[in-house]
Amino acid sequence: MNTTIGPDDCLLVIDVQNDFMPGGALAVPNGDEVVPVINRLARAFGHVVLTQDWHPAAHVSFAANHAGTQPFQSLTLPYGPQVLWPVHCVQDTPGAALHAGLNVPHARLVIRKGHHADVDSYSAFLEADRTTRTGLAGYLREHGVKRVFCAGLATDYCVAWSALDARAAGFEAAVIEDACRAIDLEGSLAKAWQDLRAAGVARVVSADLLQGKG
Ligand code: VGL
Ligand code: ZN
Repeated sequence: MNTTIGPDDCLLVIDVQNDFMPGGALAVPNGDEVVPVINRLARAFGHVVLTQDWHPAAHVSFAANHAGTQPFQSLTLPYGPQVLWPVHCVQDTPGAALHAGLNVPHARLVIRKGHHADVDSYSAFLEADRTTRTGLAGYLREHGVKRVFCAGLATDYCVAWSALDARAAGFEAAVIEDACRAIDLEGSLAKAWQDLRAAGVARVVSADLLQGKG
């Protein structure tokens, strides 16, 4: 794909939140390493949208809310299979806050997702029931965005699902590999890259987008 960033491009910064950082409730290995990369990238984009995983304490994705289960096991819910997670990103807690080092003052929209107690939402576009929309596609279209560049955490869950749904919503999409880190549960990272490639999502690195920029 053409990697010159212009006015029709948006950087989508996914879930750069304390609970996904080393030491956090659902730590992504080396998750903090994405912060400086994202800060550099963001300066090249006129459009930047942030997301926050934003769960009620009673959320269906928490193992603690299903007797006899453990984090990282899978359960079948009415909308399909669901990985059960440690309690994370509970609304308005310090763990749900954006990483303090994130420096993206020109981002105007923050999408909070996973707020319905009975439905998860890895994707910034569409909840796990695959029907409830977040409104992000409409926002991007109203601003004339044609291409969505995805960064953040975690590559194999919220980043991958968001990039796939950006494609499905009619945008061109890319994942910026070095601006993401993965959880990698039972081959989930390899599967995510396979699914992304099959869907026509480009795989790029930040240096491709920053050529000639300070
Ligand atoms: C995420 C698992 C649960 C993510 C969010 O941001 O990738 N993963 N909730
Ligand atoms: Zn979550």
